[in-house]
Amino acid sequence: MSSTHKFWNTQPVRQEVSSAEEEGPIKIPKEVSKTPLPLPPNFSWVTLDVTNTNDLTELYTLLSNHYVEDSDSLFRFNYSAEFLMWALTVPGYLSQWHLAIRSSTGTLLAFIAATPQHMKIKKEEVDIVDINFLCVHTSLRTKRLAPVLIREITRRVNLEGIYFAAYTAGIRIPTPYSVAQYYHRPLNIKKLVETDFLSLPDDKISTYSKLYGTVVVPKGIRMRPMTEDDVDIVSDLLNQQLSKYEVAPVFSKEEVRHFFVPRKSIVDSFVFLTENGEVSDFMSYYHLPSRVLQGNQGTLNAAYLFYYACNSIPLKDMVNSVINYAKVNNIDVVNCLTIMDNDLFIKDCKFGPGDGNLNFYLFNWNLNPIESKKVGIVLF
Ligand code: MYA
Repeated sequence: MSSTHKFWNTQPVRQEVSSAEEEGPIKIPKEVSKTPLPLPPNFSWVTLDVTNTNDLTELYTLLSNHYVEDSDSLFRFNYSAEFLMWALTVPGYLSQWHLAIRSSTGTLLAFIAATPQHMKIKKEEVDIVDINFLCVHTSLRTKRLAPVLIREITRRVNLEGIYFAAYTAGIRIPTPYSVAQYYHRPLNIKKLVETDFLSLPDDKISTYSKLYGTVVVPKGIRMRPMTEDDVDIVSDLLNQQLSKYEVAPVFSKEEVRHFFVPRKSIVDSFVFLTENGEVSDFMSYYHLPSRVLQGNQGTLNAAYLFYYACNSIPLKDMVNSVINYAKVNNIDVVNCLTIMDNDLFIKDCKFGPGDGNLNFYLFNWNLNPIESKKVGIVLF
């Protein structure tokens, strides 16, 4: 089935009907305009300085009121301000890639971000950007502002000599190279039922609480939070693990320090030790609470499995150890996708299928579809 996409059909992305084209770059622009795209009257482009509390708070407020919701509008992602600062100030970030639109009265109306990343796509290594946090204020939806944001961020990224991007989205547009399914490991059954994340008859709650309340962590597993001192070994382990997948980042040590040294309520990372006390394995998750939109408007504390490197400890034992840590630390549900080696633990670690899918995209790079277990990239 092919449908018409007024914007996406004009862009250098794989089109639904394209078939035997060569994999790789689609079109490198000969010239890049030095002038920002025009905006409707009373709107202006602004660059947010996310290290400045006022700008960061404005961005937090826009996203917490207008960003991604589930299909039933029960929950909305509620990235904390500290999380946003962390996610946007990666090594090599450029503040002109934290692009927003303001009205003449000063209201923040829209946002899109690009962050640099070194990526392996099959056998090639390329400098790309990750695109994330695309958001248009609900009062301005369906007015074709998203294509303007995408074109302007493309121009700004192209100006730095970068022509490719990775992004993920719940919606299907031309054309994902892979699609993964969300899985959920319930921890706090009572809360998940109260917020309608899970629907269960009353008489099943205690049975489910018992079933999901126990996390079997094998004896003898030695795990501790990662520290700065682990950056070198974690970089090696992680890049080795990621080299298995078809699309995956290649992390510098600086990036490993930024992304994985634990930050309270943002990212938790663990190293696993051999009997000799050497670091052999690694696992991390990030914190992404959702605002509950119905009823008492509370918060669902969700952890999302992030990157890992598995060598000597069975993956399911590592995941259970991490789930146990999350449980003790007030996480209500742990989420993951059917990417990387996750199908090796999903069932054993009591993850259940969700109803959401995530589509994986590349901009300006033609890649034939791959199975989600070959995908090694996690975007927030
Ligand atoms: S994914 C998260 C996206 N954000 C949300 O879901 C938050 C809530 N929703 C909104 O804020 C709005 O609904 C958005 C669309 C802003 C999403 N990705 O302005 P419109 C296309 C790409 O009238 P609105 C994330 O952040 C749509 O198919 N395109 O629509 C990654 C249509 O085009 P076409 C999307 O609803 C973002 C056109 O926009 C998306 O008011 C990656 C309609 O525009 C989407 N999620 O606003 C962006 N949703 O007619 C691409 C709709 O052709 C980056 N559309 O079907 C590409 C790489 C750029 C850099 C390249 C560098 C080299």
